Order: sequence, then C-alpha cells, then structure tokens
Amino acid sequence: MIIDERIVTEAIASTFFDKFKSCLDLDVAIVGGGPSGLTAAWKLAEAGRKVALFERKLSVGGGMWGGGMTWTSIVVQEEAKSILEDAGVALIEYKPGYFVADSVAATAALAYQATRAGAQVFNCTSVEDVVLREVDGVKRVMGLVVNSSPVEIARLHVDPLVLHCKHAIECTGHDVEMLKTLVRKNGVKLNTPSGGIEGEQSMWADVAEANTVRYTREVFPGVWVAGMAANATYGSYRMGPIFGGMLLSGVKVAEAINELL
Ligand code: 48F
Repeated sequence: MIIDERIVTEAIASTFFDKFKSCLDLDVAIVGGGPSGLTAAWKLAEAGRKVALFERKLSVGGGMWGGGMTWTSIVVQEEAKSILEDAGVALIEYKPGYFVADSVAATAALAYQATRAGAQVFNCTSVEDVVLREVDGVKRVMGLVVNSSPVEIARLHVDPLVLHCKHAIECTGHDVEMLKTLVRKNGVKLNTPSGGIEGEQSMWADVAEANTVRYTREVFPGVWVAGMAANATYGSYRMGPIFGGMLLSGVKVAEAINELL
C-alpha cells in the first residue's frame, strides 16, 4: 500500500470535526479529566448519555498519574475498591481496608473505560467560561465556552467556541476554575453556606474523603461539583493520594444526573 499523506490528513480533520459537531448539544459536559471527571464520564456514557469531557492538558488523568510525590502507587479504601476492579485494575490489600493500585494503570484504565463507553474526550481544550441564561427569573448554566489550550497558553487573542449541555460537572480539582469564573463574572449565589466558594482547607484525609462524596451535588442550576472541586467549594479538607473519594464522587454525580435526564 502506498500511503497518501493527504488521506491521513483528511481522515483526521474529517473525523475530528464530526466528533466535535456531534457534541454541540450534550446531556452532560464535564470540565476536567482527573479521576472524578473520568469516572463520571465513564458511568454517564455507560448509562447511554451523550457526554463529553474537556481537559486543558494534553493528557487526561489530572493528579492521578503521579501517585504520591511522583511515587506511582495510589491508595483506595474498601468502599471504592470495586470501581477500580470494574475498570480492570489490579489491587493489593496492603493492610486491612487499604488497597494499593499502580497509579499509571489506574489512570489509563479510567481513561480507557470512559472512552470505550462512548464519552467523547477533548484534550488540549480549556473551558474559559460558561453559557448563562435566565428563564422565568432563574439563571441557569446551559453550556460551556471552550478554547484551544495552546491558544490560552500563548495568550493569543482568539475567540472561543460554544456548546450547550443540560448539565455541567465542575471537576477542575483544587482550583475550582469554572465555578470561580461563574461567580466572578456574574455575581451569582451558589448553594453553599456563604453563597460563594468556601475554599479548601489543609490536610485531614478521613473527613475529606467522606466530604468529597457528601458535597458532590448541584451547586448552581445546571452546575454540579465533584472530586476535589466539591471539597474546595464547600470548605472541606484536602486528602492527598487516597483516591476512593474521587472515584465515589464520580459515580455519585453520574447517578444523580442520570436520574434527572
Ligand atoms: O486535579 P484533578 O486530578 O481533579 P480531581 O478529579 O482529583 C483530585 C486528585 O487528583 C488529587 C487529590 C486526590 O486525593 O487531591 O488532587 O478532583 O484533575 C483536574 C483536571 O482538570 C483540568 C486539569 O488540567 C486537571 O487535569 N482543568 C483545570 N481547569 C480546567 C481544566 C479548565 N478550565 N478547562 C479544562 N480542564
């Protein structure tokens, strides 16, 4: 076979733009491809929902690749063990209730399960704003404003593109980027004690793990928080390289949204 570079180019351009066009009206748009976002994408796609995940970096996986301090092991607790097992990840029980997985294997498995289930992943894509509408006096997020990450990094003055969604999930981790933008630009009140983003506190793994799941919820009409973003939004603690809460949060948000769709 003689390889024609033009066909290679056309194949990439054509399939990519078909994929992008198919995502202009989503059931769920996920912002951030760390463990919580990938798990949510996997579970929603598995339930047959039209879901896309937008990740700023070249690789999805967020803070999971590097285990703790670049030592490539992660820990999950009993309650979350079956999520990684279902993804095909091998676990060893280090001490009763503490299960260890290879962080690279776990991250790759979540990414594979999400895409295999049908979630569309747009890496190198930064979410820079949201689409806001007011219907009968109630404001609601109805979509995302996205741009190419290289455009963002190079600070080029290039306008973004827009897609609509029924629900958006804020999974940007510690920085809660999307929600911060929503509050800063629109002065809206969130479903939090202060009406704003409470801010993350220092390390307390036990409480933080439980709170990650507890605070996984709709924080503003059309916007849900999951993973570390849920902790930062509701003023809970950080927890370091134990990842069960992230996975359970991804499952919880997927189930809650799936029930509404
Ligand atoms: O930080 P991250 O892994 O979020 P997570 O799913 O998991 C947290 C853990 O990794 C760890 C922890 C567990 O004990 O504390 O930190 O809550 O992934 C967040 C992803 O969001 C991307 C970012 O590059 C990362 O991959 N991201 C952040 N802002 C944007 C974004 C944005 N504006 N647009 C697109 N992606």
